[in-house]
Amino acid sequence: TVLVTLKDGVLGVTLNRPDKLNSFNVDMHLALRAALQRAHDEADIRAVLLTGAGRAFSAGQDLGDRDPRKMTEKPDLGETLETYYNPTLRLIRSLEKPVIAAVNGVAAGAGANIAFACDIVFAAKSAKFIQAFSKIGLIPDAGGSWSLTRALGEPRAKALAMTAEPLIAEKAEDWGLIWKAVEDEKLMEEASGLATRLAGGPTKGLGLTKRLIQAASEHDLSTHLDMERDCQREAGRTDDYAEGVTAFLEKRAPVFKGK
Ligand code: LHQ
Repeated sequence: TVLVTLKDGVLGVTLNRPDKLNSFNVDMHLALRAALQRAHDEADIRAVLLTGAGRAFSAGQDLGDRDPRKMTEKPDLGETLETYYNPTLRLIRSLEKPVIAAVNGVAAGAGANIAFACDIVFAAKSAKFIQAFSKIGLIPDAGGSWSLTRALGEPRAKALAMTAEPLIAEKAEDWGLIWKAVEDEKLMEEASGLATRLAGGPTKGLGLTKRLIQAASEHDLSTHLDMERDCQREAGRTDDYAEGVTAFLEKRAPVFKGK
């Protein structure tokens, strides 16, 4: 249900249930989580590239096995989130390495919001993002009510969530919700090009950068300046910092090792 490759320090993770538009069943949840855990555990992995097989990125929860007509009791969707979605969201956000999403086609429901949890999101121009939840009486989960609000502010977050209107990739870029909308045939080249470049980067420094930016909106300036001081202290002691400055002084390209 998930294809995993490792090349040039990039863990490629492809959601792979194309006939179901890569909607999430238990197997796909567990496989994605295992891949993300691997990215946490292995030092050789220095970036992650997440995409979908076929014409969709992901259509969110697989609704096929959620038929209320076949259930005797009301479901506990909080349990579903706690067991399956939230661990994945936490793994993406806590991984101190760049996570790049290449949204190759429609991203709906939790599928859209998993993409928005990634650090840098590319989308094919033909891709669209749909907060499908309100169509079935649910709230935006997989971090959506948080990430949409942070990226867009309440007015756009509320309208997207309440209307479930599709947001096309170029508008998502205009609104600052994603990094770039690119021509369909250039998507993988661009996204994997950046993933490879970042995997050859100063991983520790990039990881600390991610930590800082994610913490920023929770801090006042003074608290955050303290955090920058501590993170810069750590970054300044990496081999990559010494290499970066040496390479600059020697007028050559740096060779970063990720530590
Ligand atoms: C699907 C799905 C799908 C199963 C397409 N499931 N088969 C968390 C906690 C617990 C429970 C609930 O949910 C959540 C979080 C969520 O993610 S809730 C939101 C769930 N997702 C949706 O509501 C989206 C449902 N899908 C759609 O609205 C459309 O399929 C989109 C807009 C994604 C794509 O539309 P089309 O391009 O027109 O494709 P299609 O609708 O014809 O779908 C193609 C096939 O994929 C089709 O199967 P079939 O056998 O008829 O070819 C669909 O049934 C299947 N599929 N999404 N989520």
